[in-house]
Amino acid sequence: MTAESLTGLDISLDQVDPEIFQILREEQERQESSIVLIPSENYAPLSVLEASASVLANKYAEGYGDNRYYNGCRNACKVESIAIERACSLFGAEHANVQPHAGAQANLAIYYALLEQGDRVLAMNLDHGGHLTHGQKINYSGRWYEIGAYGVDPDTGRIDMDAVESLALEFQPRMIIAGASAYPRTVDFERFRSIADQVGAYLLADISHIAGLIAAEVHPSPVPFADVVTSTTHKTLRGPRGAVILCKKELARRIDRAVFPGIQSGPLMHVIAAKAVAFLEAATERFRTTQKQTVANATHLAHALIEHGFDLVSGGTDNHLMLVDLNRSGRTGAEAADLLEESGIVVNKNPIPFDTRSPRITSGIRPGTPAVTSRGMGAADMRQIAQWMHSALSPASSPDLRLEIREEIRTHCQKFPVYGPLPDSKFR
Ligand code: DSN
Repeated sequence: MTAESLTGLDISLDQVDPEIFQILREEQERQESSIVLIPSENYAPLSVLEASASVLANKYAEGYGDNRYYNGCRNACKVESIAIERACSLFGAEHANVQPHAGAQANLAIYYALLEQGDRVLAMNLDHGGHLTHGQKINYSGRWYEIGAYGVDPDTGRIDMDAVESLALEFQPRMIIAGASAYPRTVDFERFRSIADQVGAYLLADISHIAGLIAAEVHPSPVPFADVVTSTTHKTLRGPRGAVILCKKELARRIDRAVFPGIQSGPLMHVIAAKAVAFLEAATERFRTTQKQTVANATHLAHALIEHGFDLVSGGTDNHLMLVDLNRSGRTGAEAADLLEESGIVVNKNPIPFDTRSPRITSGIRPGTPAVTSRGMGAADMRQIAQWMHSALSPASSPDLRLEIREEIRTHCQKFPVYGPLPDSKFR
């Protein structure tokens, strides 16, 4: 410890807290040496990490624009207005709110802004790929609103838009939510709009998973069709942990008031600075190229897995993720995820549509390609990953075999460093 420091403010983490410092080092090593296939995870660029670890973390700035409840907000205001302008420009939106702390808060703000408790909401069934905040009984959304759920067709694994239309006509929802956490196919936002119009419902598009793809125009955008769009900023979009709301001008005031003072108080200004950086980065050609490659890699991985005998829900993917149905393999999702992690491949267990197992066990996994693509992997790597997955999950899989795969993966990952060598006391 630096003996001269009286306040402690100027001492770095490695000096003050070696225990946490060491855990962060180990986490960095885990991320560098593993094949990360969790489709909602990614590697934020160094520029984003720097902004989110900045002195703006020290500032309170409740309010919007020049109307803040605290003094000293000059720089916070500048950063927020740049973030808003960049979000609008990136997605072609009329208005953006960059204050939501997370996707769940962004969605809560929309319920709060547009609905009364007890109103009807039509959303995708969690068991078929929807999200907790889209009406699950154990979430506020399922508790405070009357939820109707649409799902996927049992034969095609795809959302049947005619069935959604019939459900909407019968259920007469006040809001329809289009968007999912585990749906490998293109979402038809235009058709959702036409259904919403038939029943006079708001259309909320939750693009948390596919925001990066939409920014790069490799998935159709909901912005021309939806009343409101919510998204996290850290998945395919590759920004900091957080969220953004996009909406039409006429809803701007209601949405802003719902976020603050409705459901949040102090905005995380350091995170908003990092969102601004991520929106700038997402407008670059290199980001667009990465997003195209993310989708191409998902297609390569899906084909290779099918060749190895895996069943994929809907037979493949249009986006960055796929749902692997493990029923034929005799393994559960939980078991498969553990065996893969032992081998150096990190996935999440995931329910498949019409799953008979509990969400803690499941019959599927949900591999995705954003993180491996961000670190530069391509088609040949996807074939290799499928081969490793096949071996690790095969009946012949053993602790020795998984250790062998683990070492091969460690070596392979060294060819794709995430952030490069680090100075001793820094984390990226
Ligand atoms: N946890 C996110 C995901 O993995 O899709 C959703 O909140």
